[in-house]
Amino acid sequence: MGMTIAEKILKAHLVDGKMEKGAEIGLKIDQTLTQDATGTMAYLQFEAMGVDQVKTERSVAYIDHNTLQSGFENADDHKYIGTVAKKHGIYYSKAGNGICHQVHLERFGAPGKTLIGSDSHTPTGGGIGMLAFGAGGLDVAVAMGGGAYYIPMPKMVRVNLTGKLQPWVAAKDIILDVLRQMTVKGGVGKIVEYAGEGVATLSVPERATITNMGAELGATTSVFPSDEVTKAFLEAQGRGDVYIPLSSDPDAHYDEEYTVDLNTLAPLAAMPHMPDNVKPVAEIGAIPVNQCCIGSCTNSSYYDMMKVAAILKGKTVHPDVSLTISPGSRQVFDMMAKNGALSDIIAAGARILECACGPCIGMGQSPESAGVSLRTFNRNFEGRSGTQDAQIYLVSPEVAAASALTGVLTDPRTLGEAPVIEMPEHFDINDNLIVKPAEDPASVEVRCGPNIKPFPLGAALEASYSGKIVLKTEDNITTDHILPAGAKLLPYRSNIPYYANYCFINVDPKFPARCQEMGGGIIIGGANYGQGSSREHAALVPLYLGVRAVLAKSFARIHKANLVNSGILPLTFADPADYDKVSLNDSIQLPHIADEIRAGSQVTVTVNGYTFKADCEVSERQRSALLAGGTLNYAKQTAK
Ligand code: MIC
Ligand code: SF4
Repeated sequence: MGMTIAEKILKAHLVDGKMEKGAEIGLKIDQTLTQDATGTMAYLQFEAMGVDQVKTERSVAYIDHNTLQSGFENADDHKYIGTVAKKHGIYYSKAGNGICHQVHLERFGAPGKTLIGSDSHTPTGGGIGMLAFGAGGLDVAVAMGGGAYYIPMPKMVRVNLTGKLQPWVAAKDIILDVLRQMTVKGGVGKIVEYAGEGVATLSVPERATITNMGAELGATTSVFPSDEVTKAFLEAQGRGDVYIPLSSDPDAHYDEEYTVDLNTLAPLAAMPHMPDNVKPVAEIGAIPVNQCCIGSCTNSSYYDMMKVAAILKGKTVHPDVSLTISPGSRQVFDMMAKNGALSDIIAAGARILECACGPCIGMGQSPESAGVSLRTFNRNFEGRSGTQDAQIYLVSPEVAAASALTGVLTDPRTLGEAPVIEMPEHFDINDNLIVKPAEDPASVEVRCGPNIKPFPLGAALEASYSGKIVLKTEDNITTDHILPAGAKLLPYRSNIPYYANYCFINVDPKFPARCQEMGGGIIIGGANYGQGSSREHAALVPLYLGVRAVLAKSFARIHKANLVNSGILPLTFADPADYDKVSLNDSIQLPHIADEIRAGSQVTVTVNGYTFKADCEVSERQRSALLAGGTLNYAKQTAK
């Protein structure tokens, strides 16, 4: 039988296991990336492994999240990451060079290669036919050390793109339509491949917008074929040599299929507070808008910025709207400056931010109370913007720019003729913000500032466990709920004891104190627990607070892996109806936990005298890690 694109790349990188759906497979990883909000932990873990030089073909450390530097904390993290990178063979992309995913696509990504990144939007690389996964920092550390990256063998989904995008309709509308069809849980355990006649009509940045936001489907990753469009993009980046063609075989098998008809697609918006809460802009109507933010790793390419400049040229931003622009990379920024597009945007009254994540992760630009903000970003989870009651809508750059001019949510098709943007034949290439690893690594001294505290380590699993239920949550809890980010807290990503005071702060402010008082306990979760970001802090902080297990209806993929890595049991209700029988503060026992995990059998749970079963759906390797109290402990055991 023929193979899908993903199956071909998986097969070429398989180092462990069999490619049978659901079974765990180990993959050789060609490239890694980290960003600064997850990077410090990843490199501390890498250092703990005692590997001298990275074993990947290319590893890159980006500084793009914490660029506010409102205290010494961020700057110290950057110094640490810069020095550790230099010492261990890692390229270092300095603050100011751009958002990791955009820069990686431009300067390092290559079709057919595998990439893992300590950021959930790493699948952006699927826009040039890479198989790129978001992962926890520890998984990235292991891959840098030459270890395999493990995932359950995913199911294959094909999204057929028929027709051609009509004027004013964008790649963002394609992925919003896929989210509408599949939902934020629909992609869990699946790889999404794009196919059909519409593919050839989409540029690389448009494809990357779509694969980027595949993260919001919960998908393992998303991928486009590598074709003439990919080749032209790589050549324009001066990297034509890495091009290889890639497509699925005509008789490849897909487990699910969806269709998006580009001819009839209309501008869409994801309404508050979930990326799958999607409706046509025309149907939502002309709601007044306070803020429009254009940027983030989803929509900050040269192509996007040129569209925005053309829409704004010669016009003025509405007096009630604050419009911010953050180009995705220094390359984009510089090219806009040289060709005059930046001047058109400035003249229209936009506020120009640095090329970094910025408002997407709440680093400034929090909307006013109950404010309406249209963002070209990928997540509109409640509170993520830094304003708890803000109403965030996710839209295309066209919708954001059009609405910034009118002051109300606007279907750009009402504006007349749409701008037509050509992809450049040559991008401006200047890698002077990328620092190469040292030629003499021994001479590099790693600098570790006072905000960088050691990470917690789990303890071997006890024979039986007895404790309390310390929290009970609803469905779709995001890692932003578990551990908020934003300007006030991101500086403490390297300081778990301090960060712990903010765990679940917007869900139940008493949670950290309760854990401290009870010496930890067990969290009860709903469906899709831990969706969103790859931040392993959402596992490390609960570990620090003494959380032993999360018993949920289901988990998001990366968070589940992070729980196992830190030695927290990811349990699921065998009968979801039992979720309703347990409450906050109930006593909970796992009387035979170690034996059951060792045997791979169901787990016995007793809550207030009522006994039921839970599953622990993990691989044999993960079972051993859980017994040892986490992946690092397990690695140490096996190294002996
Ligand atoms: C995000 O978009 O939530 C982040 C910030 O990029 C995270 C990583 C993090 O929490 O540091 C992600 O998507 O993985
Ligand atoms: Fe940065 Fe936002 Fe992209 Fe996360 S989603 S990497 S915060 S731009």
